[in-house]
Amino acid sequence: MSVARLVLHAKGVPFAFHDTEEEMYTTQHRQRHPFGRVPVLQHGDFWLYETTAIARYVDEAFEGPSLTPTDPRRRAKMNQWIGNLDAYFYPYMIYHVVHERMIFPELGIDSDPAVVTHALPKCEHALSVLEAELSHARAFIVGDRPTVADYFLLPTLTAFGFVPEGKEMLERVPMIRGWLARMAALPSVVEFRATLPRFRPIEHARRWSQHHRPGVR
Ligand SMILES: N[C@@H](CCC(=O)N[C@@H](CS)C(=O)NCC(=O)O)C(=O)O
Repeated sequence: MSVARLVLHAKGVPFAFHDTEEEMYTTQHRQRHPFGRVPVLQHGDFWLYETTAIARYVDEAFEGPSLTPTDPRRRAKMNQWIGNLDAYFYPYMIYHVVHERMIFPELGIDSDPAVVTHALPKCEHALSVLEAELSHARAFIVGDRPTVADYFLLPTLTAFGFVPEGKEMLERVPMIRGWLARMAALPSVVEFRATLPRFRPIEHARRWSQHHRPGVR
């Protein structure tokens, strides 16, 4: 959800944000997103879900700085990092650690320590791979300018830093910390963060524990 908005800010595309918190399990929302998730983009009569599809569409369909390298190898690396986030970062850092350690406890739901314990080495490995990638003397993940990949990684790593285990791991990866600081200083990121309301517990997450809580795999 944050990725889509970050990309819209980075492209300088004006947009209206519709919060679906109260609508997640309604028929209306299922029509927008058959899997009942966010984000969903509406552009005129065109509706699109899945963050990768939305980010690439926004980058291609609107004026503004390109967030995709023209060089095929850099573009491939950008796509590799988007895939890395979806497969190796987001599920473990967010679904397994942040949900269990922060989102559920805020709602009075006990966390499952086995899920967290199983996920932490996977988070550590994912961070070590990113740390090595950022050691190639470049400011951003695939070069000296941010691409869609940087906007993909930012919200997950930011949220991971909200829980003690994530904060502690991030203290041990100086390249990633430097990258997080450069990302935080980008005008589009400053602009996006200024639009965020104060954090409140995610009420509809009560249903996640029945619908899609991770088991240990
Ligand atoms: N592969 C999907 C993942 C979507 C997803 O899991 N979104 C989360 C928020 S970032 C969500 O909808 N959570 C609310 C819920 O599960 O009810 C994408 O990239 O759009």
